[in-house]
Amino acid sequence: MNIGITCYPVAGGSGIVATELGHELAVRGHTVHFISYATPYRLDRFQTNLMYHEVDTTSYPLFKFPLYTLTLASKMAEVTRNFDLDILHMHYAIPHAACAYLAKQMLSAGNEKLPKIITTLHGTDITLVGSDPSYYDITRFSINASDGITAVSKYLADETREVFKIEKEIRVVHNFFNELRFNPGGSQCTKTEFVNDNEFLITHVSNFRPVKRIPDVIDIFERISHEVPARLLLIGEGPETVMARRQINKSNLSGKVIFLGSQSRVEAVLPCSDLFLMPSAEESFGLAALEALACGVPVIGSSGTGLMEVVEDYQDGYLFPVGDTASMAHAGVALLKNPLRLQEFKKAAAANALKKFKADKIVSEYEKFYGEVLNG
Ligand code: GMT
Repeated sequence: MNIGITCYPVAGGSGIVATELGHELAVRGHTVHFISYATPYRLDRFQTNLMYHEVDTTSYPLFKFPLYTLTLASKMAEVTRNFDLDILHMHYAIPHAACAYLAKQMLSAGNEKLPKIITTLHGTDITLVGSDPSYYDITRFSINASDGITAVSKYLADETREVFKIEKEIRVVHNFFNELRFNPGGSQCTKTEFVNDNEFLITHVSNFRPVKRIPDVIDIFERISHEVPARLLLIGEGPETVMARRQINKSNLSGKVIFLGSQSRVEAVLPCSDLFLMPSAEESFGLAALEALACGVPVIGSSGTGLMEVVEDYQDGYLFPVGDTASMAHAGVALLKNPLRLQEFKKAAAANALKKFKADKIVSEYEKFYGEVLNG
């Protein structure tokens, strides 16, 4: 198949999933064309059948805002025409699904071959941004105008049906990981580079947006560090970084916190961790948590979110209501203080992740869905 993929190229779950999917599809022999305003963050391996088409964002004094949606739609139509695309796979509904619709209308007006539009919903496009009144109608319209819709969890599919009153099928295709990259033995560093022999390493990876509840991450760590020797490894960068540094200084934790900033190869350090924290307010799936589990790291996070489909509660992690940092810390301490149980959780984390979310399984689900949409 010839597949066009559009995603946000910056660090973030939806872009990572789209990029890894593109890589995997190319390995399977499909031709993949990324269409975006910058090279996607994890598009870091060369494959002859994987291309990138940059979208112009030319400005003009009259345009107060860059007209990216128009240039993106135009580029989608151009790439579809030039490379005979069968599918335009949009990751994150806003504005990508609307742009794909526009591209299809342009091709239709010229009586050209039309691609099928598949939209994958990732989370905040539904739970935060899409449900905002100013985006609601266009989001609902473009989801309905897609030929196929997928969501990265049942939680998100249900939420979409409820919030947007969608009656079409929303296929659940979970996020995935490549087990050659993410596994407990894949570490490229030693734990002692971060902690002393007797200390535990606790990790958080995110884009440091408010939805990640960074103050809770620090609060949980502070409570844990009062009970067991530990250090906190923070990976990522975002609007909450400055506040995080302030909170860390105020709590006298700066000697115990390591800021690595944004990293594209988290699999190199994740296996050194003992615990991963994801106390988000919303999480449609929690790709970063899955990548931690795959590396054999138990997860402590928020219940009532998509994490319930990723973490096996009491087997490879613990989930508590959003904001219940006391219970999260308490469970973390109990686990770290029990070496036997910690080992069991670490083993279960990698095994459960492999059983449910390995790339091979999930990419086949996408391929099958492509086939159904093309023939449907
Ligand atoms: O988590 C973020 O803020 C990034 C966001 C994105 O769209 O890039 O992530 C969302 O998509 C990921 C990939 O499907 C999911 O694993 C994340 O759970 C989801 N984030 C939220 O729902 C907050």
